Amino acid sequence: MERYFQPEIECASREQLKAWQDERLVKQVRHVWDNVPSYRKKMEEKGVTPEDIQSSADLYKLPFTSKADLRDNYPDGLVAVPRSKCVRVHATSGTTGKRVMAFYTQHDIDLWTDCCARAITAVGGSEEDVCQIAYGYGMFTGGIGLDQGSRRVGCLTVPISSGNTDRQIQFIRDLGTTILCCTPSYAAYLGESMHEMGMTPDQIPLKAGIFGAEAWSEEMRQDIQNTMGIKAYDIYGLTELSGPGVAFECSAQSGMHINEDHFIAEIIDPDTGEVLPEGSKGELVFTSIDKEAFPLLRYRTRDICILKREKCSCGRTLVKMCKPMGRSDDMLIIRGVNVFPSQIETVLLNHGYPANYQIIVGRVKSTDTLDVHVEMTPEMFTDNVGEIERRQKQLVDGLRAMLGLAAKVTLVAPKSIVRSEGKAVRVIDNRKI
Ligand code: DLL
Repeated sequence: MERYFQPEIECASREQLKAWQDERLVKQVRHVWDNVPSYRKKMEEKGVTPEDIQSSADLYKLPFTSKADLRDNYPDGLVAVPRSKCVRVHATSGTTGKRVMAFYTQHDIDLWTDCCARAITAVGGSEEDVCQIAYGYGMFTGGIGLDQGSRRVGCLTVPISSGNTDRQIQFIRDLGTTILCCTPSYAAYLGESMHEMGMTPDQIPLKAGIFGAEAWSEEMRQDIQNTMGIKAYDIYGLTELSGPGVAFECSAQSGMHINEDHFIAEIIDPDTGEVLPEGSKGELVFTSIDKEAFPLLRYRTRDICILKREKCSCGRTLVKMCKPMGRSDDMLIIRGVNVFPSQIETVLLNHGYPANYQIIVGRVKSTDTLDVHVEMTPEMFTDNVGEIERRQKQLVDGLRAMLGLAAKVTLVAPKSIVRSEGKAVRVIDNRKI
């Protein structure tokens, strides 16, 4: 079998890529206008019609789409095809309101698969490889997305999903897994566990890892590479746009190529919405130009980033994005789960606590920890340890139901959380990323 590399697309001239983008964007805008009333309404409010969009140079005329639009149209108000044409739905973690549901036609699954297959090929994957998918399967896009890509490349695919570290290591050993796909924090944890078991890098069959879904640093990359004796590559994506594979790293390991035949990227000023010149740091905005079921026009990712168009040593001409450098909203990603402080606040308020709390995020042995300190009111105050434990457990259960995450809750005495002079410091993120 030929390797999955598609130089006619991935190394196409900038003129060719722009020509594809222009043609697909024009079609996409018409599709959205004809089929999604709320997009049409937003365009009308801005005084734009499909005729105003003749090429990607007209993109700036279109209104932005934000998470709030997705929330207002939950669950399927932005879907542009009849239900009967949809074959799959995925969703982000988070509860109703904050949850995003993404719909796919078979065509959408095919193009997403294509993106993931490119990512696996870019790290050297071929039908000779064993690819272990340790991202979660299910509503999360990580597991199934890379699974599809791995099978398209022709790798022997191991759909092990996340967790169960001993079993992961056993499969890596027994099957001779060469490519590992999981979050970078889980990769670091697996590496540490193998090291503790006395496995040296030359005894570990892995050669590459595809790690994404959360922020990670260059130091973490070096650590993972050294403990497992592999090359560690980044991969970026979001449920709204399909899932992993919107952008992927190549042999140069210096930023991720965006699949520009499927997505147009822009960088904007998060405060003014103004499009910034090439090389500027700002919020990453994507338009999906050939998705059918869930097309997004100028979707504000909230990820802060820089785009680079310099020539890449791998030969690809697709624009590169740097590692996301933070977010322009307050979303945290804890053990791969998207968490908004407001969700934690809702649980506290529902249990009768005032909104005096502090969220402390840390990392112990490569696993994220979530600690919530909650102030009791003077009326609630007690020094009965049993009673405090009972109340803490109630909140732990409430948080687990809301977030799907285990948190540690500590009830603290009234007025013991330091009041800030300005904005309250609700979140302390001690992770070094
Ligand atoms: O995390 C999709 C994915 C799965 C990507 C597996 C890569 C690998 P969501 O759960 O919708 O989708 O979260 C999307 O995660 O807006 C970023 O803030 C963050 N994110 C994703 N990849 C990276 C990365 C998946 N490589 C949100 N570096 C995005 C930093 C990332 N942040």
